[in-house]
Amino acid sequence: MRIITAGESHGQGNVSVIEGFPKGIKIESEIIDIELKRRMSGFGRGKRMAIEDDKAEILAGVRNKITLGSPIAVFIKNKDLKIFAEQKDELPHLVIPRPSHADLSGAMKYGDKDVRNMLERASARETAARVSVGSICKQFLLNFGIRIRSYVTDVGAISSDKKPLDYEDILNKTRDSKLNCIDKNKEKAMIKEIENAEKEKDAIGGIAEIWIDGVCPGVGSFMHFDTRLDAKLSFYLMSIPAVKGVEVGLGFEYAKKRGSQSHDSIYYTKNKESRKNQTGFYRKTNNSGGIEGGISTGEPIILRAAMKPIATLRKPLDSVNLKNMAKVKAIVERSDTCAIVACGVIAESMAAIAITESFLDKFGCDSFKEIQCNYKNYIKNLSKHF
Ligand code: EPS
Repeated sequence: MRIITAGESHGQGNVSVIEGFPKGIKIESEIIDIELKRRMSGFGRGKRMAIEDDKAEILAGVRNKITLGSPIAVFIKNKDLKIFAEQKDELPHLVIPRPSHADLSGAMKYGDKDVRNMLERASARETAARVSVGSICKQFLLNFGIRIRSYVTDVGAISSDKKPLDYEDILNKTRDSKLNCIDKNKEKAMIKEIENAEKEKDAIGGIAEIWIDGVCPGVGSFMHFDTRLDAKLSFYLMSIPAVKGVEVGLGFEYAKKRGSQSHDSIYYTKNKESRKNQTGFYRKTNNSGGIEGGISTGEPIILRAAMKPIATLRKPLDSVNLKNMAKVKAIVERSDTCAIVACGVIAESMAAIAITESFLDKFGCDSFKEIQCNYKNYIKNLSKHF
């Protein structure tokens, strides 16, 4: 599977093309729209989200809600349209880069002092396209019992160490949450923290945890560095704008613990009733985050993504005018105060894309029937042997 997205933050909209997606999968644009709405939500989002009403228009690759096996094209229209492909726009040149954004690195790389030409593409607006692709992948994965959901564990220095019991627990506890949080008490403090950052014209980051439930053992591979499932998931999550850290399972905590305290012991049950994950193997802990040797173990896959504060500050930092190199304050663009809820939804989408690719590597990729047949055979053999 290959994915390409195109679109500028204030252009006509975002297009995504998925090549190599299997034939025969039911895809509904209404389900994509629900995910797009989730991406726009969350306490701390900025004014752009009040302007947009992201909706997916499937342009190609689907007939009567069923994929054709041909490239799928999805379009999300921008309401805040300011730049055009041919018509000259009214926007002035922007020559003062924002620290921590792509403005200056892009200006140097592409030899262009108008940083608008950088920020239009570098903007996190592009993640709407990724979420549309992620939703298509999620709809595919659901056929095999695979579900993906995130929740927020940290906003700035406010941290919740409450752990969900299981996937359902995340769904239940986040249902009415403004911050997609499972910890009601800590959520209040997190909201206060965002309000304070907003008052102080500042921005604040956070951490989202992502659960991938229902992946059978055997997805991913240790045979090559780029087929390792943890490596692939980390790469895809790290590609999200502003994500600066990714953990798998215990992640950085592993380094502080002894092996005896951190590795997940293996148990086996002959009891067919209590079997899960298609085999008799089970663990009492899941510190590995559901991946060992670059391969899924059958336990839930657990990832964490840390997002830095958004680069645009209404109380700007020092910068340099690229026209005359004078010391100035950075430009102030409209922005979010905290976008960690959106970041979690985008991380779910990137995880869905990564899992779909690895799943198709294992089970084939032409048609749903073929994949289903391969999957069923594999699971049957797995249960027979273990
Ligand atoms: C975003 C759209 C952008 C920003 C934000 C996310 O819209 P605008 O720049 O018009 O306000 O709100 O983008 C950034 C954080 C960024 O750094 O570019 C979106 O659709 O998610």
